[in-house]
This record gives sequence, structure tokens and C-alpha cells, in this order.
Amino acid sequence: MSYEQIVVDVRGAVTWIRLNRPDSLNALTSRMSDEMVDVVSSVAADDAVRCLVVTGEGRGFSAGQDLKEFDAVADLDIERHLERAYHRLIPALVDLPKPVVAAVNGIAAGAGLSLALACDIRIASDAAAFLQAFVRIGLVPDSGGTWLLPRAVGYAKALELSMTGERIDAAEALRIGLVHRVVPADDLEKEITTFADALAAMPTTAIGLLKRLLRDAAGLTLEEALAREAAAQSEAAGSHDFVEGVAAFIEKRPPDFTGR
Ligand code: T3D
Repeated sequence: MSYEQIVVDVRGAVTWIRLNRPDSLNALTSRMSDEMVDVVSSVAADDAVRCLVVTGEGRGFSAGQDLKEFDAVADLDIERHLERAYHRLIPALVDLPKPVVAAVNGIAAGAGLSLALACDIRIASDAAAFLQAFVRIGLVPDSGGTWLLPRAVGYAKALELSMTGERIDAAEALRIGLVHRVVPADDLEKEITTFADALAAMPTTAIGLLKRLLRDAAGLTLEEALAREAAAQSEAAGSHDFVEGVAAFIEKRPPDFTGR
């Protein structure tokens, strides 16, 4: 598919998706969502890609659903729209068995915040801000917002942010655990490049497996979690990277992981 609303950049083993509607702070359209789903499925199928970065062009990461996309919001079949767009995009990112990094360059609001939360690691520019915007327009959080936000910041804070629609800055987002790191705006691209390259050089099979284990563990008993860990571990132990990791340790050299 050709990409009109995102820019896709393959840099070695890292694929970058840059949302490219800066005039609307990268508000999300159905087209943009389709384009992202297409890239994520290509990344999933390509062994050469071992990390995905999502960022935004201009001063926004994403202002959420494009509120101007629909002719008349009152007539919109919102349930159908959510299913078609976000119910494909958000799970595609959460379930991708490779590391996904959000380079949060600016405001992340509503479904734009959900998009950042669907990424495994969030590194924010000090110019970024965060807003669970839904309540401000009379909506409830969607696009995974009720599932993803409490996992990042805990139930109480998620409820507060969702109920008030309060805008928080990057420093506060770091304090409450919404982002993993904050860097000066001018350094964001360089910092993300270094970080994503390092993630891409890690044992990708193990990372894919551990993502799934952690995602599922909250709903399991300890015994169930132990069983899942054991099954995943035998998969990880069957990888070339496990053999390489142990050999590198014994030989006192850095490992050369291939992702297989
Ligand atoms: O329909 C469904 O499927 C339901 C799904 C809902 C999921 C959701 O994401 S609901 C939440 C949607 N998002 C919002 O409600 C946020 C709306 N935007 C804002 O509140 C503000 O723009 C921000 C706080 C994000 C940023 O404020 P500020 O002052 O920095 O920028 P601005 O001037 O408001 O926006 C700049 C431009 O972007 C402006 O366009 P203009 O006037 O220069 O032509 C503005 O209209 C446009 N823009 C910002 N957000 C959106 C948008 N255009 C369309 N949709 C947006 N969400």
C-alpha cells in the first residue's frame, strides 16, 4: 500500500513510522490507522526488522481521533469506527513480538495517548504533554485507554486523568510512570536512534515472548503464570540467541544476537 499520511523510514534493523499530518497535530484518520496497521504487519513478517519506532512530525505526537474526519458526529456509527480503526491498530502494536518505542515529540491526546501507551517504551521530549482528552468532549476513553493507562500509572491515577482530562507535562508524566524517560527536544531523535538500535541488537525472540508473558500475567494465577513462563522459556531456549548468549558469557565477549 502507498503511504499518504505517514512516512516510513527503514534504518538498518529499525523501522520508523512518522505520523505526518502536522497541521492537525497528527490527528488520527481511518486512512492513517490503515497505513500504520499495514506497516506493523510488514514489520511482524520481516525478520530483518527488530524494532519499531513511532513518532510524529511537527509539534504534536498525535492529538487523537481527527474530530473533523466525519461529516456529522451525531450520525457516526462510533462502535463500528472504533472496531475498524483502533481495534486493529492498538492490538497490532501491543501484540507485535518485537520492541516498539514511542518517541513522544509533542502532545499525545485521546487516542494519540493510547497509541503511545500501546508502545512498549515511551521516551518523551521535554516539550511533550499528555491528555486523556475523551471526557473533554463527552466521551469515555477508548482505543484501549481503559486497559493501557492503568497498567502504566495505576488505577487511581488513571481514573483521575480520565475523569478530569487534565493536561500534564513531560516531567509529571515521568513522575507518575507514564513515560520511561524525558530528554531535551533537540536530543530526542539522537536518543531514540541509539536506544532503538540497542533494542534491535537484543535477542528478539526472547523480547517477543517476554512481552506476551507480561501482557497476560495480570489475569493469571501464579501457577498459570509459571506454566506460561516454562512454555515460553523452552521456546526461548530453542533459539540461536540463547546458545550465543551463553557462549558469549563463557567466552567473556559481547553477544552477537541475530534475533533468531
Ligand atoms: O470518533 C471516534 O472514533 C471516537 C474516537 C475517539 C478517540 C479520541 O481520540 S477522542 C479525543 C480526540 N482528541 C481531542 O479531543 C483533542 C482535541 N485537541 C485539543 O484539545 C487541542 O488541539 C490540543 C490540546 C491537543 C492541542 O492544543 P493546541 O492549542 O496546542 O493546538 P490547537 O490550536 O488546538 O490545534 C492545532 C491545530 O490542530 C488546529 O487546527 P487549525 O485551527 O490550526 O486549523 C486544531 O483544530 C487541529 N487539531 C487538534 N486536535 C485535533 C485537530 N483537528 C482534528 N482533530 C483533532 N483531534
